[in-house]
Amino acid sequence: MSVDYAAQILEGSHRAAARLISWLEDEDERAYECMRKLYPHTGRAYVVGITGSPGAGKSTLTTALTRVIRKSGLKVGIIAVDPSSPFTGGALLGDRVRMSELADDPDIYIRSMATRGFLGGMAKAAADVVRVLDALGKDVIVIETVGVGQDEVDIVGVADTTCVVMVPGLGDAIQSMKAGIMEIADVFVINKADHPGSDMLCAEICARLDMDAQLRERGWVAPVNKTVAVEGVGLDEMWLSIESHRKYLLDSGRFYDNRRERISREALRMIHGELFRVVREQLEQNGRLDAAVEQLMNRKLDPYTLMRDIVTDWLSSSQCKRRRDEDTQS
Ligand SMILES: Nc1nc2c(ncn2[C@@H]2O[C@H](COP(=O)(O)OP(=O)(O)OP(=O)(O)O)[C@@H](O)[C@H]2O)c(=O)[nH]1
Ligand SMILES: [Mg+2]
Repeated sequence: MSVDYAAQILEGSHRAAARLISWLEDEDERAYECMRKLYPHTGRAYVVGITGSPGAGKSTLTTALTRVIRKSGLKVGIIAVDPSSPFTGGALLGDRVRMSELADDPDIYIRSMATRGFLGGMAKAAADVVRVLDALGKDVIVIETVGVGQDEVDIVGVADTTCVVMVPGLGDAIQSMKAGIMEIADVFVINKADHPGSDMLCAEICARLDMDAQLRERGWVAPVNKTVAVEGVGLDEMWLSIESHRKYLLDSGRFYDNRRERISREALRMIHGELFRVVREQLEQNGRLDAAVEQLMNRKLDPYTLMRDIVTDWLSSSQCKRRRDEDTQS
């Protein structure tokens, strides 16, 4: 009989979780069988996102924060998303070394994921891995991701509380504020507060928060925390900020609304991915796409008509197939 990985994960087996995540990475059909069994047992963990520029101290913060969370007995899962850029190729190793001091604690599970793995895209992968750690019985899941590009914005959609890490003296503060960082931050963290300029950065962020009426209207003004992650300074306060954001979400009903929106977005994304895969496979098999591209090139056909025709044909062929299936059953 085959091993029941889902049951093992529900009992807290880290080994079974690691196996399932590898399957997810490979889009192995066995992964989905397992995920279907786990789904009813998920949705319980609280998800914290930690994002910021490369080298801001996200891994060090994650490690120090985890130590604080563990003091209250809560179990922690950590997902470190490694950008696939060759320039930061060393980060994964750095994370391992930095976080290795946590590895002896059986109530902590750490998983690094490279963005170049996971064929179905980062956002789906992160949501899947969150569910695995959730089913594994972790109470808090911390996701570390570098805050550049679209993927990370999607990751924000996975977290209940998003912490944006900034460092003094980089001069990029104002720029990141322009790039929508103000809107996604539930908690600001000024790390490396042992470096000069942290008071100024703090004042800049607060001024921006004061100025922006839209941000004020949200009902939650992101607190600004100062930390020295390497020394574990300011981490208790950071955890308090996260907890009060959680309380705000629960009291205001936003928690439910956010999760609902997330589930709906995710379901649509999954349907989109699968439909696209099926249609594309069909087009490649019957050679229709190649033929159509030729016609598009010659301007004998336009892509608008092609799109409509393909969808119409696909719908009618799947309806025919369903009728045939029903006929054979009856
Ligand atoms: N002085 C000082 N150094 C820090 C602090 N926090 C982290 N560092 C150092 O900053 C460097 C980067 O820290 P990481 O935790 O790897 O930063 P990261 O944001 O995870 O980096 P990437 O994952 O590569 O983007 C390391 O050398 C840390 O020791 C701090 O509060 N003060
Ligand atoms: Mg890191």
